[in-house]
Amino acid sequence: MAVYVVDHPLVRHKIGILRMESTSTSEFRSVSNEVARLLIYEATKGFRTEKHTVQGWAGPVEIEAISGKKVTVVPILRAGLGLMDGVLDMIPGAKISVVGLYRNEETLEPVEYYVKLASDMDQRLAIILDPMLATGGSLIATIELLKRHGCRQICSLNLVCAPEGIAKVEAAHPDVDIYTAAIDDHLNEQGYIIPGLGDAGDRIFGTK
Ligand code: U5P
Repeated sequence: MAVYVVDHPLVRHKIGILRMESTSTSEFRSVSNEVARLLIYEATKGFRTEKHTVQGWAGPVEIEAISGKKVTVVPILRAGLGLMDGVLDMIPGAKISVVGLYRNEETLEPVEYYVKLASDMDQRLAIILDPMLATGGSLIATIELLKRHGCRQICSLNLVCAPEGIAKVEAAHPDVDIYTAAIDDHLNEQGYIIPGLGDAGDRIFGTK
């Protein structure tokens, strides 16, 4: 498995905005999607293209088009929805496979409550979306669910990761790559990433 920390001035700047307590809900939402666009740009770097000749304004011209890549984005409800628009801006043809998990606040274990996947998961690259990779419980549960449905190519986009969560995912699913904007210091006793962004779902949806 590989963890790609997308190290770019725009990403570092935008993550700084997300870390500020004073950032409003609407700004948090739009900046999260901006970072998602930059992460998906990296995550799709290995896509293959095919040359075609088309009619251009000055005659025939050779262009490149992405060849044979079927994608499904997999937002983990509800915080993962906060990255979805940014990713779909770049891959508008992707199917959306929704996975609803909530975290039992006592055990910190993820509980499945809603799943609706694309029909041909075995033929698609699944890009899991969750702003935070904390204990890794939600991501591992989602990866296992996708693999049960035949998925063979899976990666994850996370704004911020905890080293503990990365280690857990790496041990359980070494075939899954992670694209992130930051690896933070540690998890606190409540399973929150420090320094982190706080509760990403609450910040995206304006709840408390
Ligand atoms: N979560 C946060 N902020 C944190 C830690 C966790 O919002 O600092 C939430 C995210 O919404 C994410 C879930 O969906 O918990 C991931 O937790 P885990 O299963 O990786 O522990």
